[in-house]
Amino acid sequence: MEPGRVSERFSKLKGLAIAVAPHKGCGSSGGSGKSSCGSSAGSGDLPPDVWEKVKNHPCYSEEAHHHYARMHVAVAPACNIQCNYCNRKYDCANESRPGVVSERLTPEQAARKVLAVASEIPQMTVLGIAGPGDPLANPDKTFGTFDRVFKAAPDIKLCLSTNGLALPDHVARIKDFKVDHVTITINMIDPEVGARIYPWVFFRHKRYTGKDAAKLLSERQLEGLEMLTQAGILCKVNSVMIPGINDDHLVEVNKAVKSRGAFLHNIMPLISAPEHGTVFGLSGQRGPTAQELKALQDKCEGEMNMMRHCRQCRADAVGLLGEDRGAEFTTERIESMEVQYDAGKRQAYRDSVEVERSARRAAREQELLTLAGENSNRKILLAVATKGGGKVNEHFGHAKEFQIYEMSTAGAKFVGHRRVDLYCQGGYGEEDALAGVIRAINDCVAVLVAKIGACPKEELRKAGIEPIDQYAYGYIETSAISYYRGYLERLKSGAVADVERGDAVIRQGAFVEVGAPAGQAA
Ligand code: CLF
Ligand code: SF4
Repeated sequence: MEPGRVSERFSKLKGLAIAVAPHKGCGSSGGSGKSSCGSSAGSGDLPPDVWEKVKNHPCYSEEAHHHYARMHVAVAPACNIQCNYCNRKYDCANESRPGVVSERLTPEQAARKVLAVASEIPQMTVLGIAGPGDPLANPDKTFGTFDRVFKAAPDIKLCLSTNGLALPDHVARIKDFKVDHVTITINMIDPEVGARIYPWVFFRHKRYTGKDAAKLLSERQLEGLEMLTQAGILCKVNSVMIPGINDDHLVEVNKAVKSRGAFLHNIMPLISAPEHGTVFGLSGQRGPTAQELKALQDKCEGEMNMMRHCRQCRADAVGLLGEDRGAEFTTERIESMEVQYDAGKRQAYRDSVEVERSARRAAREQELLTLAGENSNRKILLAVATKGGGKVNEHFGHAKEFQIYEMSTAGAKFVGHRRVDLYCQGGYGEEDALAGVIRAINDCVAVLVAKIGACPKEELRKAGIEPIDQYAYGYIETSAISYYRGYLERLKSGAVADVERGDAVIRQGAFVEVGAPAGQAA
């Protein structure tokens, strides 16, 4: 196909790339317009075939991310476009926070790494290829890896993230290789907006700049999305929220991608700091605040499922979202490992998760009944320290992030997470880190933790955030509902004042592992 030309089917849509497409409602792989995947509602009203695809995928189901892990292999170094939020020395900002990839792998090394991780981490259910460049600008490496993994470990779901420029040329191959989850990063459908995000794209031996580049990219992204959804492949759209450039426009993007069958929309904050050396970082372009991000996600939620638990992970991340065990699986270590892929052990883990899921759901439903007589409109945010399993099971001082729940009489709704620096370093509390934690959860009324020391308790109280450890090791939603019920009672009795909280800060850059070798994190 010549540059800028579109397929006959897509030509009917030509022009819609720069206009808002009418809503077509939900296709079989489309969003339900409810937040079943962006919430912890579990299967909700998803068709059984869709639930089967998402229930063990930590990115496509918020509920699954408490139990299941993903891994990325960095096999795709080249890219075919330039984004103003990307510095090629760093991970692809499509799917990863800025941070150098520790090692680039061949497809053979990557497949061995996948089997090694799968044999040690039964929670790992998904292999994603997300960089450090664009997977479809490196198709042989990408599909060579998928082919090897599919043959050796067919229970691992294959997942791909792309900027979409080359996507229409690869849809048939994506289907053949049984990749049933694809993410496209779509930041605009208006070339005027796109010209401020993409200085150039390189397509069929030619470089395009300005609005021509953005128009070509947008047409190819939307064409690829349509082709994938028609092929029955579940699609997620990632969008980077860039205040003053595409923030208002992302509502139009949301409508356009929903109308083309996208299943999930993930609006992520721009990560932009001068030290990343990106165009936006150097020009001082800011990212959104926590409340700006939430407001936009809320605005789009009526349209389709919103993902709010993305961790903007590295292109070589390993583990549950929010943790990175990549340093345990270096090429050197993997080569010396005896890899024993045990499908039975992995199935046993999945069975145990199903039991845990049922118990968690039943406990939540039971607790929800206690809110039945409440008619308050008061919504509050709670921060929760957790290390997985859907439980309040992390010490305040050990938390690298807090999960944020919005409480209302409808129950607990997951609305995001906030990365923080570790408060407790080598047994001692760091004052600066505590100030950072308070800034990150400043919009929350309370923080639920497994344990907390007297000193941070006092500082949190002074900042108007109630430290709560009475729900240690309980289910998050059940505990949060119980706290909220008590909060409403205290409001009624006048024991607490109804004060609106302020905004909170989204941390720029990656969590830096204490003692990590230089270059492991941004
Ligand atoms: Fe990786 Fe992306 Fe697949 Fe997930 S990540 S390729 S869909 S397996 Fe997930 Fe990471 Fe967010 Fe991506 S948390 S950056 S959305
Ligand atoms: Fe960077 Fe990814 Fe954009 Fe390519 S698509 S320029 S690797 S952020």
